[in-house]
Amino acid sequence: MSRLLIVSNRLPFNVEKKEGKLNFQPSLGGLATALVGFYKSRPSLWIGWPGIELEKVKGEEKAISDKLSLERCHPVFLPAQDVEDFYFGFCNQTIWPLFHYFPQYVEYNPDLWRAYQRVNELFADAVADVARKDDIIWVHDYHFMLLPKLLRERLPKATIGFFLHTPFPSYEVYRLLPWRRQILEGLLGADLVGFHTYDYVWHFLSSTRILLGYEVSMGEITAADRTVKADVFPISINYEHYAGLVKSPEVQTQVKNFREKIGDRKVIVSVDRLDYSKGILNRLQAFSLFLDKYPEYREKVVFILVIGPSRIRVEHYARLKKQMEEMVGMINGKYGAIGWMPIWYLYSPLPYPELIALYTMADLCPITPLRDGMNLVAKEYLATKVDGKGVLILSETTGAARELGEALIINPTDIEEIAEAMAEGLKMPEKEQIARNRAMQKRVRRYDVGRWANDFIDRLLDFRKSQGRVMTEPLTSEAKSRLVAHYQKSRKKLLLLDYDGTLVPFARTPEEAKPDAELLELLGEIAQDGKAEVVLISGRDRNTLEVWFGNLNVGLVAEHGIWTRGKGKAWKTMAAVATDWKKEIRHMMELAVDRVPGSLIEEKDSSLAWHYRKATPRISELRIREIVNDLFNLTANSDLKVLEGSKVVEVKGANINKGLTALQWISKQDWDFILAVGDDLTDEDIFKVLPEGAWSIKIRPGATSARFTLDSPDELRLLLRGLIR
Ligand code: GDG
Repeated sequence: MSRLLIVSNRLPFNVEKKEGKLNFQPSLGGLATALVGFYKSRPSLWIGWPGIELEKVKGEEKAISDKLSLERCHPVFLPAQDVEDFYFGFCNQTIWPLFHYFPQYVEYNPDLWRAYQRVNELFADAVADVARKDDIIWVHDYHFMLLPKLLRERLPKATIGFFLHTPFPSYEVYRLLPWRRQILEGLLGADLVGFHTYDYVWHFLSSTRILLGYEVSMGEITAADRTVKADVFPISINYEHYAGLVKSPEVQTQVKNFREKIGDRKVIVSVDRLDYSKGILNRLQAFSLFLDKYPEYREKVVFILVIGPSRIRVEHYARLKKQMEEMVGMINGKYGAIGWMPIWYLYSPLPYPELIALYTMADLCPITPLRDGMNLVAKEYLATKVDGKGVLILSETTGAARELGEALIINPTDIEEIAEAMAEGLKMPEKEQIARNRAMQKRVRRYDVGRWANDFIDRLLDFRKSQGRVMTEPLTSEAKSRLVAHYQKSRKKLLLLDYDGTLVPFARTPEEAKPDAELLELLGEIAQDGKAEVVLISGRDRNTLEVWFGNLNVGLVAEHGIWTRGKGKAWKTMAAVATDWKKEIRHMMELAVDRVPGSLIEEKDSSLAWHYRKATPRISELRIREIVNDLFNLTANSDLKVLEGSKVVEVKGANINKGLTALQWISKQDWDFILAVGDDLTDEDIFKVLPEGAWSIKIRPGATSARFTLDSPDELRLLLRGLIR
């Protein structure tokens, strides 16, 4: 069994030094708790920072490594300056606020960026040092977005997955980052990039398409030399572990202990790391409003606010702590009475038995983040509700809200709505509480963290297999000889050839790319061979093909398959094609022509194409990508398909593609020899339908389903000439 290498910022163990002695503590919460069972269940190694600055343990690195290796952990030591600039700096003052839609908090500091690059390099070296040939490398979170690419450079054949635990923000926010391209390129070093929700996947894909210009289809990105998959894996918790702890003596002792102090008051509990993304202030405001509007609850409820200390060295965290504490003081002062304090505020990491006891006792759990990748507290709360009683209030801007629709879903900026939800939750009949919770529990239990991790690894390995099936290689002279020999000894031969970019290089305008005499002669000669059938499968309109190739004894396919013409026969159309959509798309393309001087619209019977090869060079690629993205958005949920060719984007009905037409030709008879050649995404549809044993060639390198690549139309012509010699 291959080993799993988990790479994350923190190890599941934290190293501390007290009075000169090293102390190893399991890390609290988050990823470590979630994944620990999974990683112990298989051969694995966890690589991460041990949580202490290098200077403090200088000379003791080996002792720490040895001790951690017993737990299958491998530490990467960071000097204090890197902890400052990388972790507190770029990670938590640049990426974290930007990805949580707090652009006003973002530091754009090149020194911090350099630290981020440096630490990613350091980790890449550390992983490459310990990695073995068949290891699966799984990189976690926003600290290491450059790592997949750095690892790919060091270990070209490695299986690499990446999972982002934060949201991936919309393009309009992501684009603010000066290093936006490098980060995307970094992520694309992975084979599989995972996110919590579809929104995050879409945001990532649209940023990739716009900023890097890569083709994206069905969650698959065709990067420069490989394909990368982006997919959804909503993280979960170890459900049985939490549910099982409820009845444990430790937890029950705590419950008893707390109950004595709280009496029969209703209990509201919230649990967060100190973070401005978690919506703590709005929650407190809502609680204040609730006490104001529903005075009958005064002295009848307590709100236990558990805050885990976090990133306090960052200015915005320190400020939040101050504001939060002022607000707690203000609410307690305003509504409190002798013998009753409305908010019990705990600022320290709670031991698990206490945490679970609080979850168990909570009648209400308000989770109100302004943004949260997932939010595990919501799932933990549900898991501890063994009797089904209790009410979850959940912000619609958490990933968890996508799965937990039976919670009271609120908009975190709507203070009145949260206050009303608190009242509604406290009044909710038990039957309704149980019905809602049971539905959510079933879902969380079924898709627990083990399933999440297995799913990710399975999908990663599956995707690697499908990448492996289409191992493309340059057409070597040895392969060329085999191809020519196969052609020459065959009696029933089919050649499916794309035109633009395949038989002729691209020209500045579509009209300029007309066939030269040499090409016409070459095609004519092949077609003369009574045993070979040549079909030109093009996206061009039929009139152009007719004028250019009408005299040759070849089959013609126009507009990706809308029109076909057998050798010496008349043009036939697939079916009546609806074109009522053209008005809308033409309008958009006309705006594009205004914005990108030199670009032009080509109208065909069944499609509209926008060509930008001739666009003035000073028009940025970015503007073009944005227009292409607009076309994708406009046509989403319609029957239309947007096809990206080389410097052209074409909109047409979705049920037409070159592959379907190719199939018609392929099924005409039992061919001994089939060769298909093309250069862009539209030709991939042909490659995908070819029977086994067929020859397929993509012109220009790049990810493809074709078996071979050639560098240019000239090389293809040489090959074709070789066939008839
Ligand atoms: C990131 C994403 C995503 C908290 N205080 C104590 C304590 N905790 C534990 C909770 C929970 C974990 O910490 C917090 O997890 P969250 O999911 O709520 O939030 P983040 O730490 O921001 O995690 C988040 C997550 O990654 C996973 O992908 O869901 O969106 O931001 O497990 O129980 N645990 C203990 N005492 C505490 O005082 N024992």
